[in-house]
Amino acid sequence: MSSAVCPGSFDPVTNGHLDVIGRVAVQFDEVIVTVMINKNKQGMFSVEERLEMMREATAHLPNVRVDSWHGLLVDYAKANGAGAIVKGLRGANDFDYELQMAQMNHKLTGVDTLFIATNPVYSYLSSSLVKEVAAFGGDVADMLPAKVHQRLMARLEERAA
Ligand code: COD
Repeated sequence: MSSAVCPGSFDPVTNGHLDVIGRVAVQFDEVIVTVMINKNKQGMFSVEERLEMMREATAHLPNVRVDSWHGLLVDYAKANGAGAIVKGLRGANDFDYELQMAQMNHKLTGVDTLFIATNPVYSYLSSSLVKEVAAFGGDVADMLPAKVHQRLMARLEERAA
């Protein structure tokens, strides 16, 4: 059975992430979407919230499961029998950053990283930009699943109160 890991912060999941995950799910028997925990980085959403949002957003994809991990991604991939890590690439900046990680990950354990080109419809999308635009009152409703958008607006309201 072919299995791939799609890792990320997913703080929160965007339509760009979902486009990548959906396309990876067509190529592999099993896709593990892994919310990576970075204890040095305070997110807008807790890991539990990110997992819940990701599970809701991928519920229509039967071969996708959602998990979290703290530590080296390659250790997670090995422990879960995943043959590849799959990342989305939006442009040259992503590539420069991802290439180095891919090479390091391969050196550490032999696990390869495969890249999937962003859908041009979503190439401008990142979680951080969506949060910034929403915080300044911009409309991001069509950039996120509806429930994630609702949670983002609620979180911003809580913070403003
Ligand atoms: N279109 C296509 N792809 C997209 C889009 C989009 N609109 N938006 C994001 N993506 C891709 C990103 O390029 C990335 O591949 C993935 O989706 C997740 O994105 P984010 O922003 O949620 O996640 P990042 O970039 O913060 O995640 C970085 C990781 C957590 C994956 C990375 O730091 C990591 O692997 N950390 C684990 C610790 C480790 O093993 N470190 C050693 C590395 S050598």
